[in-house]
Amino acid sequence: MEFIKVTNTVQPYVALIQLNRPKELNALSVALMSELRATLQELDADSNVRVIVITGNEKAFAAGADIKQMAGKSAMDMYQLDQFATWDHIKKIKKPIIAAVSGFALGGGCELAMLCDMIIASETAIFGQPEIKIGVIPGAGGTQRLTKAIGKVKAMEMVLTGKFMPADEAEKHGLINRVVPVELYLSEAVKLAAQIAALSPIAVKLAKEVVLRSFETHLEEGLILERKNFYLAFASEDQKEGVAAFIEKRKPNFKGK
Ligand code: CO8
Repeated sequence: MEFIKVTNTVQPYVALIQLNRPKELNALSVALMSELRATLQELDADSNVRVIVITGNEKAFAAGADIKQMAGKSAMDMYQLDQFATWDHIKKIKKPIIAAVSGFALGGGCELAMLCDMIIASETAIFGQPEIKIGVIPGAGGTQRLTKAIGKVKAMEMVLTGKFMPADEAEKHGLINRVVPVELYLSEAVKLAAQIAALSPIAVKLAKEVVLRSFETHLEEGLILERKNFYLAFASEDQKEGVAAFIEKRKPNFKGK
């Protein structure tokens, strides 16, 4: 891997992916996104991994799509490149993904953070969809996920003016889980990942699927899937172990079966 660094077990069952184009503020080139997709798919299939953390560095989570790479491209070039297919694959990852964000999370960077399931941010984190300033609009879900997270008027202002939103405001408006001091953002994200990784990986995946479905369906259909996944959890050994451990007043030992 050239543009990302992967640590398979930063904690038991927790993998860490670091975006690694520091000079370009982790601009999301096609090659970087392709490495990220391939790695996420590998980790999704690895039984030694239950939760994935994606981070950048202190200065930037990611400053957006690689603008230099997009320069000079026609609509047909962009259409045929079909770079968003990569994003569609990432959306299908079944294990939880936590974004650990410090510094810039702009354009595609903000969209990548929002594609993750949770966001832990440092107090220096800055979120934004500044595409409008270069004459384009968000293309990887920004208009939809930002609006769902922070509401129409705030999203509209950010998307139409390119205005940035600092971490404390992002927390206030429900874009992120929490803000921590800059020296703690990664450890806090890994801690949250480890907490989830200690639970039944089957139940965690079933739950993630249903929460995500709530964005794409109406209530009745979401409730039907929730019920199905609830019943499905009873087919796992982890469910038997979890219930037995509760009754026997001991810690459960979940195996992902
Ligand atoms: N693409 C390519 N290079 C970038 C990008 C970027 N998005 N952002 C920063 N860089 C490069 C700079 O060109 C500079 O390179 P060099 O040293 O060779 O000149 C280097 O990174 C450092 O950047 P700055 O000197 O500009 O650093 P500052 O601290 O002065 O400014 C900013 C930081 C404010 C983040 C500034 O760099 C900036 O405004 N960047 C662009 C932000 C932006 O507009 N992002 C949206 C891009 S469009 C987009 O994301 C579309 C999303 C849909 C597609 C998603 C598919 C992946």
